[in-house]
Amino acid sequence: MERKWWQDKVCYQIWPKSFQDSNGDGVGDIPGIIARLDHLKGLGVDILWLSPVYKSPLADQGYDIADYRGIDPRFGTLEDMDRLLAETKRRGMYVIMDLVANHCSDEHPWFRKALADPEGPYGRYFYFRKGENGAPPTNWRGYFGGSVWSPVPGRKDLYYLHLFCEKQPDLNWQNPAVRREVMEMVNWWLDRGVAGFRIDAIVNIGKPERWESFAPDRPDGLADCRKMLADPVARRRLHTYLGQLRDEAFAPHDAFTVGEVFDTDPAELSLFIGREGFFSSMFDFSAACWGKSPKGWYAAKKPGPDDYRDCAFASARQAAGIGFLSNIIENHDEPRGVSHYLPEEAASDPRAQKALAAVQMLLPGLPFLYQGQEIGMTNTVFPSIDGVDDVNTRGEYAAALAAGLSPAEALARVAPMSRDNARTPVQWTDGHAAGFTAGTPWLPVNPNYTRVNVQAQDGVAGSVLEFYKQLISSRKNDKYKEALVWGGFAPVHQEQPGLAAFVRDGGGRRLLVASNLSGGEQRLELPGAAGAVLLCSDGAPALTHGVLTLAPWQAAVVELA
Ligand code: TEU
Repeated sequence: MERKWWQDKVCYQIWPKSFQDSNGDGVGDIPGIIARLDHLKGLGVDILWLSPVYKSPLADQGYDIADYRGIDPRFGTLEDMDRLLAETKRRGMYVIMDLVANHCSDEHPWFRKALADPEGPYGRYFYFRKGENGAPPTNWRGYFGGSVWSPVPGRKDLYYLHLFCEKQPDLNWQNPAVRREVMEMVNWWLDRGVAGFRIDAIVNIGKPERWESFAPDRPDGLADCRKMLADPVARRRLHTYLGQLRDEAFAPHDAFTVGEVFDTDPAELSLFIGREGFFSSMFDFSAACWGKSPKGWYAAKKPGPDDYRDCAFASARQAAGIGFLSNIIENHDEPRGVSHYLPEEAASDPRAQKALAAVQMLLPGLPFLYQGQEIGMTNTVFPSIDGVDDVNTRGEYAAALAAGLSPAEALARVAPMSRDNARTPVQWTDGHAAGFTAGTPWLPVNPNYTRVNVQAQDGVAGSVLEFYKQLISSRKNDKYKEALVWGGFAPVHQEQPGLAAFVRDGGGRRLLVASNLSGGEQRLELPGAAGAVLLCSDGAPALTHGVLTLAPWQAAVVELA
């Protein structure tokens, strides 16, 4: 596989609204990020992905962009952004931005002009369609619930398409003028010094030729809009547009790009992340998708550690020899990984958090941390639906009520999946608002901040934070890099419940990564003669007669002789 500059890097997602506030308005901002760069450098991360900071009404927390070349005043200014680029460069770090181009905001001038004249040139930037007999053109349900069609004010029987919320009208990628706008904008940011992009909801840009209703799949009479993504014409269009982005923007800048790609056929993997792939990498969502139900979040099953292991291992095998997947246990759309994948009684246990970390960080591919993951932040508490900010959670709550659940049951079922879990402010200290802001945080801080915070863990031996630092530095250590970054991957005793173990080999070294993801002892016969124990999450593992014994929730990396 061809070597690229980003392959030995470790990435970190910043969700700016909740990272660090610098001016006391309760909302995180770019100067706040700059103030915390030394924490990130100390952790060992290289590439920072910034969720959207563009000008936006924040109807979907910035994933609704009103000006692609402007910074929202809540987050700072373009000068702040330039300063962030300079400050990261000085520290040998990189910044990638979020490319949100399946849709823009209904407050973007393009859409304003389109509404004023749907038949005019800006009308062709979006999808306007006539309804049928007073009903919308199709029965597609959007990602956040409800119809994907909203009526055009003042126009009888005319609708516009939005796969996400009604304030996020879909851009019409079939229009070459739209593609030109996106290419120019992407090049503008790359020329300014960003290293690349995380590419949002991108599989949705290819739309089918024929727009048809599907058989309803929920009591609301609608059908999941994702059904159209499998259409061969939609897929072909997607590939054409992504090829254009690669050739006219990403490749000339040697950018690092990571796609938010759901629903790929394994056969498409090389098209997306192979040698000439559209992107450098794409997220592995296989574990995140596990247990999700077409009925909605209320019917989702909670995965366990073995489900996480099996998904991650299957993806690693699929990508072997093709490219680098990006590995996550959480992001701004998902629950906190420790709450989601560990059994309830272990979610707050630092030992279990470290054991999960060892697996994610040392798998083949690129490790992505999400803010707060490095200190073991957990899901938050939901006293009532009124306190929920996330548009997605409110849609799923409505679906649960419609399915006949009581309000209390509906809240209890959707809360573990809520996007607010990962969006509470980062816990820096045990002081006012966890050190996130001098004011009132826009979303309440997780009440566990007095115990779980950066200050309590930084430099403290055995802490989750210090273990993440060790994992990252082993991946970067010249001695182990060949094995851990570019090396092979072989699962070990995958059939053993509660054990996640694998061998990484390369550069003449073989490293066994073994995590006990259970509350009982695990014994494992070493796949080779024992060498040295490189890393251990807690205490020292017992290594006798070729058998490794791991204490409950203990993880170890052992070099095999
Ligand atoms: O997410 C795309 C997407 O598919 C999500 O809607 C996902 O299904 C859902 O959030 C799971 O809870 C991206 C962004 O990551 C998300 O934050 C945005 O809301 C969305 O695009 C629209 O831009």
